[in-house]
Amino acid sequence: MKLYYAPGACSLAAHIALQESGLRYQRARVDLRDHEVDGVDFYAINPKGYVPVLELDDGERPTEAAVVLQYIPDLNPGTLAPAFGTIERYRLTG
Ligand SMILES: N[C@@H](CCC(=O)N[C@@H](CS)C(=O)NCC(=O)O)C(=O)O
Repeated sequence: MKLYYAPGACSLAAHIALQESGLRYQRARVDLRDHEVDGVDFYAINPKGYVPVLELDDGERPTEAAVVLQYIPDLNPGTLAPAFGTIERYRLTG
């Protein structure tokens, strides 16, 4: 997995979740002023032009913090967050 992030941006929450998960991941720092990442047009990565983007190993790229922040815990259900479908999960997010 690779997290596209920017310092001081809302990608920080995904960054923390990944770090806390103990999962292996890469990071790509996005320049939000020029919308570039590693010399590449960031709009080619995310047409919406914003972070966070979580690039999965199969190339899929979920965006939106609310989605990414559920995807990461669901890789190891019941660890970072209560398992999906349990009332504890809805207490956490609601
Ligand atoms: N709806 C998105 C909003 C993400 C967002 O606004 N990200 C900001 C940083 S906090 C961004 O990348 N802005 C750059 C831009 O819009 O060009 C989400 O919740 O993930």
